[in-house]
Amino acid sequence: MINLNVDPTRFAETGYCLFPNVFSHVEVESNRRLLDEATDNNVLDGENYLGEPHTKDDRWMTICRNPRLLDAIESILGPNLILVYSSVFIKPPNSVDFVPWHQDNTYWKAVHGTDVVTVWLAIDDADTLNSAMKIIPGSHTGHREMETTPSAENAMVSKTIEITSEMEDTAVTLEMKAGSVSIHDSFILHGSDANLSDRRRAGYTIRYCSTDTAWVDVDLHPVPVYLVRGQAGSRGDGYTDCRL
Ligand SMILES: O=C(O)CCC(=O)C(=O)O
Repeated sequence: MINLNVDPTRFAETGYCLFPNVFSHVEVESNRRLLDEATDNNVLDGENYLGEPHTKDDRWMTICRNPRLLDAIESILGPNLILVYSSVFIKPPNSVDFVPWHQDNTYWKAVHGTDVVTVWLAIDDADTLNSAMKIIPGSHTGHREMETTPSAENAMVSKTIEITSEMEDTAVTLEMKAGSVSIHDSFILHGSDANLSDRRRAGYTIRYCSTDTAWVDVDLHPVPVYLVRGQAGSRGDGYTDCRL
C-alpha cells in the first residue's frame, strides 16, 4: 500500500519527500521493459536521455496518469494538477555522465508560479553506489532563481549552480527501490554523481504543477500541457484534457 502520510507543511520546509512502492512489482517490470524497448530501438535523444516520451507513446502517458502516483502528488499539491514535461535520465553501468547541481525551474521559461514539482520515479533500484539523486533540503526556500555557469563535460544538464562545501555537506541521498517515487520542488538544488557501479540507474522524471498557483504559457511551451486531475484554472484554456 502506498504511504500517503506526508505532511504538506513539512514538504514546504524541506522541499522534497519520498513515497516508497507506489508502483507494484508487475508495474516495475513493465516500466523496465518499456525503457529497454526504447533503448533497444534507439529512440533515445542521445545515449542516456529520453525526452517527452508521454507525448509520443501512450504507455508512458499511462504512467504519468497512474492514480496512485496522482494521489501522492495531490497530497502535496492539492487536487488540480497539470503535467508539463517528462524525461528519462539513464545512467548506464560505469558511466562518466553526471548531473551537476541545478534548479529545474531554470530550464522552464514558460512555466510560472511556485507549486511546481518533479516526480522522480525509480525505474531501477537507486542507491549511493549507482548514483542516486542527491538533494539539499530547504534550498528552495524563498523560491530564488540562482546564478548559473555553463556545465562541464559529461554533464547531463547544461547549466550548473556552484555551491559551497558547507552546503554540499547537508545533501541527502534519495535511495529508492524501483517503483518508489520522490517529489521535489522545482527550486530545490539537486544533482547526481557518475555511476561507477556495474548496475544501470534510470529514473523517469515527470513534472507537474498545481493550477491553483502555477500556469504554463502554452504558446511558448514546446509540448502540450495536459490536465490530469481537477480543474484547469483561469489560465488553462490551452491545456489538453487528459483526466481519467
Ligand atoms: O536523474 C538524475 O540524477 C537527475 C534528475 C534531475 O536532475 C531532475 O529531475 O531534474
